[in-house]
Amino acid sequence: MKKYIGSDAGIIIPSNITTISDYAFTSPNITKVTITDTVTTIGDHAFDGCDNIIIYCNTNSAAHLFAQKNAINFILLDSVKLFLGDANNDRSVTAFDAVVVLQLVAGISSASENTNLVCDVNGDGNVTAFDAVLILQNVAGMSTGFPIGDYLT
Ligand SMILES: [Ca+2]
Ligand SMILES: [Ca+2]
Repeated sequence: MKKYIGSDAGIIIPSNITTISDYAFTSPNITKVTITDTVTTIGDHAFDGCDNIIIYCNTNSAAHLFAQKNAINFILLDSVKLFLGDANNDRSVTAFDAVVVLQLVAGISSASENTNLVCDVNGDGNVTAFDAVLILQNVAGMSTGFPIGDYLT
């Protein structure tokens, strides 16, 4: 990849990319870039100007080593904890997550791989409207945590 010309804040590098060139990303709007293990070469100045960027990558990938070498913030995808109650997987628990749970319960949307795990906040094995209530109570500060904790490791 020689140069990114889009304006998105979050970017996922396509899996057919193996090289990211110098100065490929320069927009200060970019806050999140996901780099898979297929990328093995990253130019030293690939993210110059992206002052608020966080690199999402796997442990010991080229992207991970690059982030460490260049003092860029990174999050290791392979060690990310699942946030209990974070139904839409944006790493925070909000009222919208309760809506997502209710949509699941109503059959309006379907569950993905981890959804049932993170939505079943009381750990009874089922995703129900009660889980949504618990999420709302948590968001409203009425409870300090979920019955089975805040994270799934
Ligand atoms: Ca969320
Ligand atoms: Ca439940």
